[in-house]
Amino acid sequence: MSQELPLLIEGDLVRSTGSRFAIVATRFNELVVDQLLDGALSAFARHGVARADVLVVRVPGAFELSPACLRLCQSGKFDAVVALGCVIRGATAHFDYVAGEAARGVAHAGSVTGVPAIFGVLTTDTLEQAFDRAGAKAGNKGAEAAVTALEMASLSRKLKSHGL
Ligand code: INI
Repeated sequence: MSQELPLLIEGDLVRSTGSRFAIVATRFNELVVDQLLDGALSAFARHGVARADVLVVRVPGAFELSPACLRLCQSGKFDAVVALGCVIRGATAHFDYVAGEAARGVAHAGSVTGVPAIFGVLTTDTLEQAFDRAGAKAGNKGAEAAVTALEMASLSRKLKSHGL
């Protein structure tokens, strides 16, 4: 007999026992990205995820986020993978390539593996805007990304439990 589906399925922010997360963070624009990383780690901690259950991987720049995310997603060892970086339009003529590849690659890692891959990459016009979004004025995109990872990990488990 087929199991009846509920009318609504959504993730919660409760960390399930044994869940593990990975964060891939760039060294490029390190001052900003370290703020995103702090935000992500403290958001995980506030939701009951022990530091021992979060692997941090550093890569050179946003262009390198995709292959690292893909490997971590493919490993089957993590409930979600968070990509953190910062691409500033004024700082590079190839902004669109670097930012575009980061977005495309992180989305691809999540789509092909089914493991939630979360895009916590700032794409801003100025360094000031980047700092604003890394905890100075307009929230912390790293913290938001960690909370999104928790929700998507939970949603993934629930969908699986319904055979979806
Ligand atoms: N990488 C970033 O993460 N942010 C940037 O703003 C940036 N800029 O300005 O060029 C950047 N470039 C490096 C790139 O991500 C690669 O590391 C490099 O091209 C080697 O593949």
